[in-house]
Amino acid sequence: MRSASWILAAAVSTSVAHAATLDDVCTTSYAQAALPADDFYRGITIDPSSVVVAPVRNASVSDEVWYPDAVFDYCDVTFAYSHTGRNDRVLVRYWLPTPGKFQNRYLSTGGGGYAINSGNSSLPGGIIYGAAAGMTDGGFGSFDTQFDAVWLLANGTANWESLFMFGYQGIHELSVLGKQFTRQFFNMTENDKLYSYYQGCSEGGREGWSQVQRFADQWDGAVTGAPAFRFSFQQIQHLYSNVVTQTLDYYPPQCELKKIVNETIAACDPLDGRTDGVVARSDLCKLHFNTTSLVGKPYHCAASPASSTPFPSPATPEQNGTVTAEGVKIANEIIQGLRDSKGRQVYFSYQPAASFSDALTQYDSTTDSWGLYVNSFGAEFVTRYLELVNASTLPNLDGVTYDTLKDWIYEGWQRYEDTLHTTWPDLTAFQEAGGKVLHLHGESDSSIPTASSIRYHESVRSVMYPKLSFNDSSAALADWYRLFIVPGAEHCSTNSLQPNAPWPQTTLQTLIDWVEKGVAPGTLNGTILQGENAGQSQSICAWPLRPYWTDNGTTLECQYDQASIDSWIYDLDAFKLPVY
Ligand SMILES: *[C@@H]1O[C@H](CO)[C@@H](O)[C@H](O)[C@H]1NC(C)=O
Ligand SMILES: *[C@@H]1O[C@H](CO)[C@@H](O)[C@H](O)[C@H]1NC(C)=O
Ligand SMILES: *[C@@H]1O[C@H](CO)[C@@H](O)[C@H](O)[C@H]1NC(C)=O
Ligand SMILES: *[C@@H]1O[C@H](CO)[C@@H](O)[C@H](O)[C@H]1NC(C)=O
Ligand SMILES: *[C@@H]1O[C@H](CO)[C@@H](O)[C@H](O)[C@H]1NC(C)=O
Ligand SMILES: *[C@@H]1O[C@H](CO)[C@@H](O)[C@H](O)[C@H]1NC(C)=O
Ligand SMILES: *[C@@H]1O[C@H](CO)[C@@H](O)[C@H](O)[C@H]1NC(C)=O
Ligand SMILES: *[C@@H]1O[C@H](CO)[C@@H](O)[C@H](O)[C@H]1NC(C)=O
Ligand SMILES: *[C@@H]1O[C@H](CO)[C@@H](O)[C@H](O)[C@H]1NC(C)=O
Ligand SMILES: *[C@@H]1O[C@H](CO)[C@@H](O)[C@H](O)[C@H]1NC(C)=O
Ligand SMILES: *[C@@H]1O[C@H](CO)[C@@H](O)[C@H](O)[C@H]1NC(C)=O
Ligand SMILES: [Ca+2]
Repeated sequence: MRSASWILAAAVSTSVAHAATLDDVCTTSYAQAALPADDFYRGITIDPSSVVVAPVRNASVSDEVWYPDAVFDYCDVTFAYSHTGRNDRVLVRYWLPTPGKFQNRYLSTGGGGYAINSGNSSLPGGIIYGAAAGMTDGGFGSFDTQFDAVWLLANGTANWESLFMFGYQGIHELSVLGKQFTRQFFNMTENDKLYSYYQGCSEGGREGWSQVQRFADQWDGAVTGAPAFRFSFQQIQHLYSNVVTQTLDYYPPQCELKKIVNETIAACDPLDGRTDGVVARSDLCKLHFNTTSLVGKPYHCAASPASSTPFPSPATPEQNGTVTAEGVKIANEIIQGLRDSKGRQVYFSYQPAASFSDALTQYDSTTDSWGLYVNSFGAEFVTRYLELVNASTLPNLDGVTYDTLKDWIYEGWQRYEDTLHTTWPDLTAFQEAGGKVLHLHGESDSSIPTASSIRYHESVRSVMYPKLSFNDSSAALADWYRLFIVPGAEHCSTNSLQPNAPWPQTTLQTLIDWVEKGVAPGTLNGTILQGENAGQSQSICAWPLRPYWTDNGTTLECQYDQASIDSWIYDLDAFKLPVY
């Protein structure tokens, strides 16, 4: 006994001498020594005195949609760099796993809205998979400062450098520096493989595509969720619902549209073969459900205060009424998408069963009536990014027609084609470098139309494989780029109106298995994350296949359905140029 325990103790102390602990490496001097060298990135100078380091233990995360619950340790490192010749300062933050947990992986993360990062909230998604995880402030002044706060130097004067940093360069620099820092921090040799990943949703999804499209050989894989790409289309379509109410001159009480959504969910739920409160086939809903049947349904909503999340919305009084023919017409016009005065399709909109988040109206208590509310995303794009004035709201939409929206889209498309548009469809270099993409989008997204992701996937397919049939090109593309439409899901998250819908919480793990082990995901690993069925797993089908429950709602199949596929694809004939 005695000698055996002595041997054990000796073995432990030997291994401790070799394996670095968090305390060994999570120091300022160690991090400074691991910084990329001065000539590593031409034009960039890192300030070693800016390095701030702190070990963090037993950090815990729970109820997140992009990674499972976890408790972990990490080393928090921030440092600043500047671009030679420009008097700027860009701050980056990296979380590094405990040396024993590092698995030769690096992850870049992005932001949402006009933010280039998501605070600290995306970084655990790397740490728990043994990856160093990074984010940037884009040079905007602090991790909390958004691009829209620095984009104008004065009315009429744009800060073009900030646009390029936001568009793609900020995440690129974060990634190139972060990979080298990670290598040196963990004593990797030139021959050691460091797997490089990206994960982000919404603006973060756009940022992911900005990297895949431009810096092809920098990535082993990317998870891109509901990307805010085709930027001017995306931002201006936020105003479309408001212009519909103005054009049809009917401002529905908010409760009326909420009722239409609830009834649409109830009516279209069974069309996917299973009555579970989830509209897994909004395409069948679009093809077979007519909202006209809802006229006369009574609705009731309690009063509610103004709120800023998930979208800014005004206060509302108690509402009692019945669904009107005008209300149904508004809903149908929104779902059909923006067309110009000649009837040509300009853009598309949300799927039926998605909330009408953009179509909010505003209650006026003095006249006891409902009126126009102007969506803040759309308004800010017009003021700050088209007119170049320092304002984020529009007082009204006087004189604004469907044709005005088209003109705004076109102006923004031209101005931001090389920075924010982000739909370059030729991904040859990325494919040849062996990269993989998992792209996903909620089917009931009420902030970025689901059809937007399908359009880009189809653009890449047809540009990359022009001579192959639909099926053959879809299969060829699926070797390295797969799109998953998540039934019932909202914008980058679960949906309180469809609590039984699955969500793919472990998509980065799925990507890692594809990249590192060659396990191509036929379906995504979905889990119900809320409500009475929380914890149940449910596969998510890969586009162009669509989910359908057979055997009386017990067996999920991923089926090919031409009419459904066609319903997702729009001929944007209002424009002479192709809209990828
Ligand atoms: C972290 O958790 C472990 C296990 O629960 C515990 O032993 C340790 O003391 C904790 N460390 C800190 C710094 O809280
Ligand atoms: C992010 O995490 C670091 C520690 O890792 C902490 O110092 C910082 O305050 C956090 N930022 C926010 C916004 O929570
Ligand atoms: C824009 O307006 C805000 C206040 O709304 C002000 O803090 C900021 O300095 C202004 N920026 C410019 C460039 O005028
Ligand atoms: C890297 O090597 C140095 C020198 O041998 C050592 O002190 C340090 O702990 C090592 N770092 C890691 C993460 O193993
Ligand atoms: C819509 O359904 C949700 C529950 O899913 C409920 O909370 C809400 O009150 C309903 N709204 C209307 C207008 O019926
Ligand atoms: C819905 O039904 C109404 C009334 O029956 C009809 O006028 C309208 O054309 C239908 N709409 C669609 C899209 O089928
Ligand atoms: C609205 O209807 C509810 C019941 O559905 C009722 O309790 C309430 O008094 C009504 N409010 C108004 C203002 O009519
Ligand atoms: C810039 O334009 C905004 C919006 O028109 C206006 O409110 C603001 O006063 C202007 N700022 C200056 C400094 O003129
Ligand atoms: C394409 O593949 C599906 C099965 O995935 C099949 O049902 C369909 O007939 C094929 N289309 C053509 C034109 O071969
Ligand atoms: C599927 O996701 C669940 C929930 O996040 C997770 O617990 C499980 O490990 C995942 N399964 C696989 C095979 O990745
Ligand atoms: C089909 O499923 C429903 C709901 O789960 C159940 O009520 C019904 O009995 C089932 N029908 C058959 C034929 O199994
Ligand atoms: Ca269903």
